Amino acid sequence: MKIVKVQDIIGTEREVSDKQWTSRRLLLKEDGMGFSFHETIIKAGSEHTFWYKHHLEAVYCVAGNGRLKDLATGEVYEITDGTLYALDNHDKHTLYGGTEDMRLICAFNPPVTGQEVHDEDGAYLPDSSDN
Ligand code: 9YT
Repeated sequence: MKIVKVQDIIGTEREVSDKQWTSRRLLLKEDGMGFSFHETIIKAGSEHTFWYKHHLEAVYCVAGNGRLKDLATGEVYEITDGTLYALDNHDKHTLYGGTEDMRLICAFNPPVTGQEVHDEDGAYLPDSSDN
């Protein structure tokens, strides 16, 4: 059994951030669960385009607010505490921070290794060790 406390991740290499977002990786591929598990904070008023071409992702909002735009359809969804979105089709999307920082709990399949970098499309490249 493993117990992970987010406060023990803050300031370590499992916390990744820029000025507009912070992501804390509570579980990564090396933890052997078959998925990775993250807490992501999206700053109020910020904007992010992501396209996880090689991963499926489920995201559950537990605090704050924002909006999500499906870039294939142009549809925009309100995201608040209690809303989950599932990128079940590798959907390219833009996340807009709302009036308060948005706190999101995210799971990735396959798991993120922690070494990925966003490519020019906003995607993470697949884990080459799986090939
Ligand atoms: C909201 C969202 O897509 N979070 C993903 C996790 C983050 N990009 C990370 O940990 O790299």
